[in-house]
Amino acid sequence: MIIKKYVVSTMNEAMMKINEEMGKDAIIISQRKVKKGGFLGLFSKKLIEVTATASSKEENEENNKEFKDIKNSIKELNNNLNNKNVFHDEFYKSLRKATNSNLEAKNEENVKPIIEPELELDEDIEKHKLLKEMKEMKKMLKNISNDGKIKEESLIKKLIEKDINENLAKNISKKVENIEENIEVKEKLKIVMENMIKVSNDNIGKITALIGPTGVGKTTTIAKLAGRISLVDKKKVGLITIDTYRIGAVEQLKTYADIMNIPFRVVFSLKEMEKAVSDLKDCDVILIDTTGRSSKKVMQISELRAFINKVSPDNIHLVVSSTTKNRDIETIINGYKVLEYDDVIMTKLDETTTYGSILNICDISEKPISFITIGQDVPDDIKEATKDELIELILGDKNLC
Ligand SMILES: Nc1nc2c(ncn2[C@@H]2O[C@H](COP(=O)(O)OP(=O)(O)OP(=O)(O)O)[C@@H](O)[C@H]2O)c(=O)[nH]1
Ligand SMILES: [Mg+2]
Repeated sequence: MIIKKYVVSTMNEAMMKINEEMGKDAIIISQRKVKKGGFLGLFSKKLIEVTATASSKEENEENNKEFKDIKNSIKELNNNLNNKNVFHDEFYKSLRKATNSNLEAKNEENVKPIIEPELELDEDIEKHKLLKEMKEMKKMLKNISNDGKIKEESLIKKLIEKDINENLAKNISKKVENIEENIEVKEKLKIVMENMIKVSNDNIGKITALIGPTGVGKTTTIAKLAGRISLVDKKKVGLITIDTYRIGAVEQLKTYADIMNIPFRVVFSLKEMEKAVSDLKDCDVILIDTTGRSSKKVMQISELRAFINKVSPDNIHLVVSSTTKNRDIETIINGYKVLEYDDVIMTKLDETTTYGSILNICDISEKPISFITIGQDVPDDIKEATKDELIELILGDKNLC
């Protein structure tokens, strides 16, 4: 360390001298005003005494080296920090080194202290990895559930497009989702529908009545059934109609009866009903045609009920057209409930391209489907309902148009 004093007139002069003699790194450590020359304090010159300090040449070299070392260390540290694991490795290596040398000095075993930090490091890495994996899994699960939701929504949409009620479509979709078997959605749908649809065959008892709204095809279906039973099954059939309400209704059934050569009775009153059944007691099957009634008109339904109760039919079939609007199906089914029908005949399947109404009817009525009719031709256009065919129709695998 060099320390020098300068007595100068101005600070500027001092700075120039210090810079020249001690170098740029010199530091001024003090300055004070002094008086020089004169006589008895008179005529003396006012000057400045400046003290400066600077490192020696050797000191400077050493300082420079130290500065470079620090700079290098910082650089290295930065590099290591960019690679966290290397940093940890290096850190624990030095720790191990330090611990070992300490223990060696104490002449002790040097294993334990090394293992502990290494374990911590492994745990850290494992935790980090696990966290990363969990995050990825969470993301995947989110995607899957979103995907599932989209699939569920599109399935519901497709079912609604097939004319299945919205609530029923949602219900079906849930049931499909609950099937864990690794099979196609269509197969799952078939399983669900198989459980929802009921069919009933062999349900034309000795006295069988057909009831239902106006124009759904009751009379035509009676004619078709009569044809099947008499021409195919070779059984004796008798026909009764209580439909004296509509002009031409009697003629309509009478024409079929004449063509097929089967006995036919027209009933106007409850009394006549008993008599008609008694007249036809030799027949294997007595088919009763009824007036089309609006399910909303309670009086008409009650009147019909009185006729039906008079003969206590073995089977009552509710006839519903597959062209009926979904919102009307419920009204019809509920309106006719008091007549305690056994099953449903679905008509005019040839007049529609979507058959969701079959499922709606099964769902609301909780009754089996007995027959389907597929055209106007008597007696051909009638079939016994089968689950397979109904499911094919609903799923769009088959079309009757
Ligand atoms: N396309 C088609 N038409 C049918 C079918 N069944 C009946 N029809 C027609 O539907 C119309 C009405 O049939 P009906 O048998 O008179 O109906 P209904 O229920 O007896 O009618 P009401 O006695 O007035 O209540 C007729 O034109 C039939 O030919 C069917 O399965 N497909
Ligand atoms: Mg009729």
